[in-house]
Amino acid sequence: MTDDAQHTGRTIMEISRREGLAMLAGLAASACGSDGSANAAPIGAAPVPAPSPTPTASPTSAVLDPASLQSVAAAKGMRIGSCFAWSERNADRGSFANPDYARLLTRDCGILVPENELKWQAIRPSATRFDFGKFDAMIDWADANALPVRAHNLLWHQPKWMPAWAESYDFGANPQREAERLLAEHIETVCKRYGSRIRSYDVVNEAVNPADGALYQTALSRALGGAEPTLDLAFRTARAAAPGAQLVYNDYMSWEPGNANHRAGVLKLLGGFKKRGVPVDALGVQSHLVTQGIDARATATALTGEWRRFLDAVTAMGYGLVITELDVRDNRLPADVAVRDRAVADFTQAYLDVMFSYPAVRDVLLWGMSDRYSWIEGFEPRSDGVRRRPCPYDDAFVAKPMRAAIAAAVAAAPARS
Ligand code: 9MR
Repeated sequence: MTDDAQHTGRTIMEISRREGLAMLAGLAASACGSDGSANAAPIGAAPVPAPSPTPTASPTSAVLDPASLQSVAAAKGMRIGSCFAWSERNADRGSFANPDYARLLTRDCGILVPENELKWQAIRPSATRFDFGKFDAMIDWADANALPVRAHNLLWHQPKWMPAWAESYDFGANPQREAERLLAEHIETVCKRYGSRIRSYDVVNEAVNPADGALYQTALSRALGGAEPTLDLAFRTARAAAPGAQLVYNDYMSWEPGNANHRAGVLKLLGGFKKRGVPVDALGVQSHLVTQGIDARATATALTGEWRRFLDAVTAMGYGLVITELDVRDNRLPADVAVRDRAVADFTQAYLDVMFSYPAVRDVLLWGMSDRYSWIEGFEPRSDGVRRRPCPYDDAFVAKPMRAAIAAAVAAAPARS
């Protein structure tokens, strides 16, 4: 196995006991029919569709699969997961503290990622202090439920996402050495603390300015001698501190119009990593999708060509692909819930059909399972005032057509070897 394959793909040895059981349950249940309800079936009772010999588009009328999303994914050698959050007891914030949401996570997910709790702003209150209290509680809960956790992120390379203290930090008489020390210390502290409990890291997040494709600068990168050496050091330190983990560059360049400079900047960055021998295993394709109109399939088809050229270029360089933050902003759609949900589901399914035709895609993480906790409502509310519906489950944790669309796309995906 090549070094890249080792870090981007999972061997059979890495498939967890939970997934193995789900897979067996799925196979055992494959003879059963579906009752058409997304909520009715017991956990793990997965009707596994017959493998399709050629990668075709998934069925338009999405099969409402009663099985857990993860058991459908496991049967294809894939994982479905979600971000989750920490909250005070009884607070309602996308946390395992809400038993209804916890049930959803443990039922449908085969991998989790902290939404915010591992960012510098969360764990690094000052240059000399780390605080892992919230994330420790989250990973302990995930471990207790046999759910693997991937990490987000070791460096969000933009001034506004670094802690305020880091942007005004005094790097002293030898700024380069102090910046290197500070960054390496951060990454080593996280990686060594969690060891083999974390097998995949978003090492660098969103370093490319979408306006012109150039790399951002932060106080840290200026002190260290530039953005490139900063990002290189982040990945090299992560490889040394977590030698068995998949190392990901994560960004939101997407397939919608207006993203060409962003995509070009990401390709340039990935090409530079290769030239300099920087250990990056995969591109994290965040997948914060934005619908383009009511005819979701036609608008998706119009976007596919250029998007494929981008993915072809990424994979031709030898990078893996991870879908790290999937959700959908329901733009240019009417307020009517049924119409909106249908278009969101169709757009998601068309997108996943393209993504799943790349065998490198094995892990798909949603940026939240329920509309109730999605960041999008606060970030960009709809101009007509109706609530956004970006996730596979609604505010009351009832499955929406998007969930069935994800299940159908996974069911139609070629099995990963
Ligand atoms: O969903 C996250 C939101 O709660 C935070 O306020 C925000 C800033 O930390 O980050 C959001 O998550 C982002 C992720 O970390 C990186 N990609 C874009 C996500 C949505 O903005």
